[in-house]
Amino acid sequence: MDLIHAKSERALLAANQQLRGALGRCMQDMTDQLIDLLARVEAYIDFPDEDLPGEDRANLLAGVQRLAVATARLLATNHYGTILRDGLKTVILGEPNSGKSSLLNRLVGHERALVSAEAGTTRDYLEERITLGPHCIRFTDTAGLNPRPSPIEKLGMAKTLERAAEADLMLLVLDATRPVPPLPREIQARLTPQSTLAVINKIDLAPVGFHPALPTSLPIMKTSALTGAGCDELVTAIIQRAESFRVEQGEDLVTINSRHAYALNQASTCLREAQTKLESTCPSELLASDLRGVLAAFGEISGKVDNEHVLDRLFSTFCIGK
Ligand SMILES: Nc1nc2c(ncn2[C@@H]2O[C@H](COP(=O)(O)OP(=O)(O)O)[C@@H](O)[C@H]2O)c(=O)[nH]1
Ligand SMILES: [Mg+2]
Repeated sequence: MDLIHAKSERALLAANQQLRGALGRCMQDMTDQLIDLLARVEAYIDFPDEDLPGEDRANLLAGVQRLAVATARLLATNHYGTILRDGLKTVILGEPNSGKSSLLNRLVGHERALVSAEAGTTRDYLEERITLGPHCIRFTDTAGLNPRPSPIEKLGMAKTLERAAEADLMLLVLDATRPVPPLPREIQARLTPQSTLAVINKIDLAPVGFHPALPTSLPIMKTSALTGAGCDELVTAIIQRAESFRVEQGEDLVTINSRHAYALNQASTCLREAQTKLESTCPSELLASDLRGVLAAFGEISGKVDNEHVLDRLFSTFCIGK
């Protein structure tokens, strides 16, 4: 499915590696560690009369913690996976007439949005997907943030705020010929150097070396949607932002989808339970039940592990019944 839906070069690479088993290898390794833990716990339940070495709970706890970290790392790839599949959600916002729609048109290379010298032209938001470098970028052009909006502009602004709340990246477009406008408080809180690029537009009309005084320390890009100046640099910065969501998993580009994330979240819950039990003096039966829960969750991703497997490991780890 991911291969069919791949919208960019990078998404295609991830889908291919998935098929060749990058995720499979990762899960194999985690399942292997888990079976090891489970065999060590169940040996004491299944063979209480055998003369087994003393149960090493500290060692088990370390193993469970290692698995919890690996699970969390894999879960963290979900966001990048979404970005590869659906595109980087990039919201263009700013005051009316700052050149948001012109910038969108410039970035997508055709007249997608209506541009007008009249303020408040874009009242709804509109979306356009394009491929930039190895990534798919999903731009949303929004209604201007007007400090004194008309009733219809108010509706548009509410939608802008909704979109901003879900954005992976915000482009705050500022008009180089005007003072930096006051922004709604809900937006201000979201404008961090990690989430936002300040785009000073209409730089063709500003004096050379112009530098606006921004309320927060956002990274600054300077563009002219009219002449195209600075737009290549902006594109490069957007691609870098998309890349910054990537979570390293060794050599491979591992990403998961929402089905995987659901299973891994379940595994995560069971692992937390197991940790709590190992930190107290809880019977091994209950601990084994949590680990079985993890095994079932992992099985949702990489196929069910039958009990034979666990028993094999148990017998190869301990000298039992000889
Ligand atoms: N000189 C100059 N004018 C621009 C630039 N970008 C946009 N404009 C003009 O500014 C006006 C508002 O542009 P528009 O894209 O509709 O702004 P929006 O309201 O933020 O979407 C239009 O007349 C554009 O032609 C630019 O970089 N330089
Ligand atoms: Mg507009």
